[in-house]
Amino acid sequence: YVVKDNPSAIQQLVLAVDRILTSGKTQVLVVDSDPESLQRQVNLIAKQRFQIIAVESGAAALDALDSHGGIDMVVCDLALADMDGFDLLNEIRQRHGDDAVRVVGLSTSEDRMVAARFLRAGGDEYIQKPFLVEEFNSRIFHVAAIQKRVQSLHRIAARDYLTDIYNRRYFFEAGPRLVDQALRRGEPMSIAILDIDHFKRLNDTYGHEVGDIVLKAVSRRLKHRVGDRHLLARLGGEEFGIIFHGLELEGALDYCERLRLELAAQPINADGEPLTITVSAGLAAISGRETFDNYLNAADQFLYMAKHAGRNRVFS
Ligand code: GH3
Ligand code: MG
Ligand code: MG
Ligand code: MG
Repeated sequence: YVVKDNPSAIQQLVLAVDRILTSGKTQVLVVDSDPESLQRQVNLIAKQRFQIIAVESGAAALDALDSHGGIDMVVCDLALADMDGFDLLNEIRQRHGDDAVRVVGLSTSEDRMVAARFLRAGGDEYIQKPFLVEEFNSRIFHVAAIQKRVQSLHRIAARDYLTDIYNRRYFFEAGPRLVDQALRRGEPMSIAILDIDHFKRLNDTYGHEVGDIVLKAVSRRLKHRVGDRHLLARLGGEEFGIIFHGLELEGALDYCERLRLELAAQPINADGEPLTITVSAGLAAISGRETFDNYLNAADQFLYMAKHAGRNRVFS
């Protein structure tokens, strides 16, 4: 980009670069009730160019974990003013699971069993105070590297290899949680299953490779329209699931109708051959009485009816 002599463009560029630089950065929550000791750890970790949030109590640490998405690691002294470090560790694991965040414990305790107990309780690393700066740095760096790898494996495990949208495993893992959450918050939610019409025929006519190109193109288009607001997954073959956040049946029906019309209106260019494809969809809205599986079954029944009624339509 040429941004010379254009202050607003320069500013936008600076913001964009900043976003890119911080998005990949490890975020560390440092917890210590002794302000001096807290500052010392913050200074050391800051040298590794990590992003830091510093708090002086266990309660503040739990709040920070709830309100800031994306904290990768907690570095906490085990003797906090308001909470035992082991209790904090338990609470973190209960609220956020085992994989979301790594926890490093620090302690001045002379009891040599503390390290063993902390690691057995689910801690990831233990550092005895006082520590050698080199040792502290290496252990923190090591834990951060492990967490990056955990996150990248999670990402791979949640994606469909062909289309790079979410896969069936992720859809079924996240679905029940999202339905529970929406019901608890009293927010509407709808679930759709979309299926490409006569896809077998397309494969038989043009070959499997063209079929794959079509699957990728349809996924890309759906993803482009659905964005990050709703959850889109490939459930298998030529079948897609969408969880619509904040949409009641009517809104979701509109949405699906638009998706259906847009897909049918733009032929897919597969090897120079323009292919018009249509989809059928079944849609169900959550109402508070059923489980995720039941809503999905309902959507599947509606899909079946849409197919039987002649395809290229949405039933709900
Ligand atoms: P309907 O309109 O009733 O949905 O008919 P259909 O032909 O789309 O449905 P059917 O379930 O009979 O066939 C789906 C086909 O999708 C069969 C299978 O070979 C093909 N398929 C499944 N996964 C893939 C894939 O990853 N790539 C390609 N190219 N084809 C796939
Ligand atoms: Mg089928
Ligand atoms: Mg089909
Ligand atoms: Mg199918």
